[in-house]
Amino acid sequence: MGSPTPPKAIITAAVTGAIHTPTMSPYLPLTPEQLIDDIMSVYDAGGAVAHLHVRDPETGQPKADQEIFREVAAEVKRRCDIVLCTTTGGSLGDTVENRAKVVSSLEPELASLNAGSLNFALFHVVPKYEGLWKHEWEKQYLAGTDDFIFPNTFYTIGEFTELMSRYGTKPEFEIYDVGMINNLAYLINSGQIQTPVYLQFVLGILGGIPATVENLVYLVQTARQQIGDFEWSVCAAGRAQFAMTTHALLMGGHARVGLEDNLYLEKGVLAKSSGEQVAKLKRIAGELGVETATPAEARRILGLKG
Ligand code: KMH
Ligand code: ZN
Repeated sequence: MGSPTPPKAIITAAVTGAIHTPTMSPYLPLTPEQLIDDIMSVYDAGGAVAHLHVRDPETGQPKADQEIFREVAAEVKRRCDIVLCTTTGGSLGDTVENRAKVVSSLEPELASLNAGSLNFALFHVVPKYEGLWKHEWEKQYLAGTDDFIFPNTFYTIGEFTELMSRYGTKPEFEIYDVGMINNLAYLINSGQIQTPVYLQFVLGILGGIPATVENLVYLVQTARQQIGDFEWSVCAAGRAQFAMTTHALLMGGHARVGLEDNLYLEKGVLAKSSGEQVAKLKRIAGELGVETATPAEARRILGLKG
């Protein structure tokens, strides 16, 4: 008897997010064309999923504009079969209503669903860019968040879940700290969330759990105890990105890279695209003997509508 086929790892790339700003990297995609190019770089490098936020093309400011979401999604779908995971996290200070709109307007196969509230702070990065800001809004946006709460109450999570189930959208639950696993376990046990769930552990955000191997193991073990069977992936902010995603691959998990989480390819070297980071992680996976999933395989693993 041969040994069972090892599961394939899904590589996701989050191409722009709502945290990094134009001053921080000339390679951060801002316009619809740049977003499409960056997603294609992910696909060409072997990524199976692209996580998508959109921005105002003039200023680069994060903005949940449904027309831009539609434009980017339509062109990407025309060019390739990569899975699109649209954000419902939105941008700092965005309303829950606005964050939710993309689900009904795009009916995506996968969308982020943030599993709890947290203090999501970026003011600690502001001093590094003092005197360099390209746009007035950037400093305001980041430094103005010192009293900012990213609201994802039980009621909000329930509403997002109901909305996604109406449109056949699979939630990707973003877990920023261990208590959020408890939130999901409660919602699963009370019948409000269907299993199996897909978890994205987000490590190293100021306001969330630090990016350490011990914490990653703790999160996965806690989820096993509380939830049972699930698919999981890891992403980590800044320089922890490749250490945490490599560990995820070794633990049998999936992994997310991309310029939303980290602007660098290695110390002091900006990544020119999210695809460069995908290519690096794919090389690491190859060295470790971990096979990576195609978009079609990712759809099967996650049970997406396609
Ligand atoms: N926009 C951030 C506050 C998501 O995409 O769902 C969190 C975020 C998560 O980016
Ligand atoms: Zn995001």
